[in-house]
Amino acid sequence: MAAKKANAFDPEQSPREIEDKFEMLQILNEEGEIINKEMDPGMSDEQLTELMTRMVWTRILDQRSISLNRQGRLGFYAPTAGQEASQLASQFALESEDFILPGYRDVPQIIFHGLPLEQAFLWSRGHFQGSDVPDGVNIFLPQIIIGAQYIQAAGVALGKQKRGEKSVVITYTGDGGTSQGDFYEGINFAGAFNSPAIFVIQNNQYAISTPRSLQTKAKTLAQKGIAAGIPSVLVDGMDPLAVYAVTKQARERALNGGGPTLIETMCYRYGPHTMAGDDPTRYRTSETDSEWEKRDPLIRFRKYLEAKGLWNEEKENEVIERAKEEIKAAIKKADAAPKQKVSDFLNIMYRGEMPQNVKEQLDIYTEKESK
Ligand SMILES: Cc1ncc(C[n+]2csc(CCOP(=O)(O)OP(=O)(O)O)c2C)c(N)n1
Repeated sequence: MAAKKANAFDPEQSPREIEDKFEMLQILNEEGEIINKEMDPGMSDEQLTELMTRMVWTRILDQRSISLNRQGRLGFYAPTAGQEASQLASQFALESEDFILPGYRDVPQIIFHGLPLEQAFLWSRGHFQGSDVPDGVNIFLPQIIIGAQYIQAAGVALGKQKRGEKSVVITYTGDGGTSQGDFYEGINFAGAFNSPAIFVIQNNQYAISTPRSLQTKAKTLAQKGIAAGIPSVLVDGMDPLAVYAVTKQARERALNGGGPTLIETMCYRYGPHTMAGDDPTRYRTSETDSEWEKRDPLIRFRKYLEAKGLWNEEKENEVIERAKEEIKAAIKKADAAPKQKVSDFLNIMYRGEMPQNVKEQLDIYTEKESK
């Protein structure tokens, strides 16, 4: 066979030769067995139990939130079941000084990063107290504009770098988000400045009703990072160990001046896109649902922990009961929040100096509300 010329352009091979390198990284298989010892992050028994606890707790939060939304007791809600490993194992790899810039589906991560649950409920209701993030809780509120958080994350990461802070920024978008201009601008900017950012793409297979296959001609979403010159990895997003391992590695690299990483987490959203009325049965089959349910992050992590003697039914039931109690108490607190006024929104908008035009509006509303 003739040797390929170094400067030849072979349209049949490009972009295949890059795409074929993106195999999905997995550590824990569907049976809960370690199949990739080299990458095992070596979490302690306590860490493993805590991560499982958080995933079970979040599954219950999801069920309760759907039900509360149907009762008219919650506002906006984007279901999370199926994405627990992708969401919580990545957050678990962070430290509290790291900053999270979530999308609208990423409420569990910001709760475990310190946002009180009642505030998450109030945010869902559009109540100003939900947006009043406590000092020291390093999060932005969930972004609704698809992809916008990628640009913001690049900016926050650059700020951290300039101030010499020893912490990183993580942001999340979906498969659909990778078609937005903001996505490319964000990863390119962070790459160009070598900023400490972790960009997560939660590929849950659908952007509302648009399947991943129609989203892009690219074989993987992870490969998009290569054009920006940043290390990129495709990982099994239903494998908590794999998600934790790659996020931790990305964090350490960023802290050591290695710059950003892009992580595609292959996962599935079991529920509808949001509670606003889409019907998943119109764009996917129950066979597809069942295929993905077999890969469930809770099932495989439960098997893994049970085999290690770290988990059992009794433990799980305790977590479920505690979750229900905490959710009940948080909704009660949210119900007790004061009726909001326009001035409340204006007052929480700025941590620093309020601009003159906002001050003027605040005066107008304060006057109106006093009557
Ligand atoms: C800039 C912008 N365009 C359109 C929308 C409407 N919209 C809301 S969610 C969504 C799909 C996003 O899908 P994906 O990025 O895959 O995230 P997922 O919801 O699956 O987590 C769209 C198009 C929006 N919010 N922002």
